Amino acid sequence: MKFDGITAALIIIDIQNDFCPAYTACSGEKLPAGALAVADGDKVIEPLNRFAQVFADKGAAVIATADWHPPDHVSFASAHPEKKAGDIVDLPAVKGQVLWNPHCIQRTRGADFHDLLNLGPVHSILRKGFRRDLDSYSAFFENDRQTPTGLDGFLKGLGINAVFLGGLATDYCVYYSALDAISLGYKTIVLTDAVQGVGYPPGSVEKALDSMKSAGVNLKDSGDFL
Ligand code: VGL
Ligand code: ZN
Repeated sequence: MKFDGITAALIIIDIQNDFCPAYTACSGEKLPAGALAVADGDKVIEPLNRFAQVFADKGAAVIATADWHPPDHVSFASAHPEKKAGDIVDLPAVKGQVLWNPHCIQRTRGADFHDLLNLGPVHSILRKGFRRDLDSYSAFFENDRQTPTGLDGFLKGLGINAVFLGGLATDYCVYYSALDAISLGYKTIVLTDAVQGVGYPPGSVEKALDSMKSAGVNLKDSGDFL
């Protein structure tokens, strides 16, 4: 989408079943709450669908990311003897990695996009966290903070210099993506009505919002642009 002097992309972060509460799919099938269900995680879908359609109608790029882990992924507590979900460990490449319940395992229902997310306007899909020994919160860099996902090159190739971000979770994937976007030189807008947080460790959502603001991220309601 073109605003004065900027060419923007919308990046929809990790709207996958494992990050969402229980719901009934379009087919009538009842899906259980996801392995890492974010409270009200599905509330972000409606504003994101609306925003994505506006972008697509203008021929602008809409990118959806997906957490896509192998079954024995290093971020799973089950991959570490004597550890439990919520523990924080230092790995060779990543200090302070939070251990999670297994989630978004490749080719499982939990890794599928939420059925109510409209993928029609989505131009491309970026999967991350697919290497067994490396987690990835940010859409731009894996958790070693060095390995690129390729998104920066992709966006720059499209002449994009601004990104709108929404999705899950405010204090993890959205947060790291927003900080990386700023450091890579993008004008960065986080859509406050289109994000929800995990809230672990306690206070992490407030901390993430504060750090994003100080880093120069614009926190805006999606309605301000529609
Ligand atoms: C996420 C925890 C673990 C996220 C991904 O999408 O925010 N959080 N993996
Ligand atoms: Zn993950």
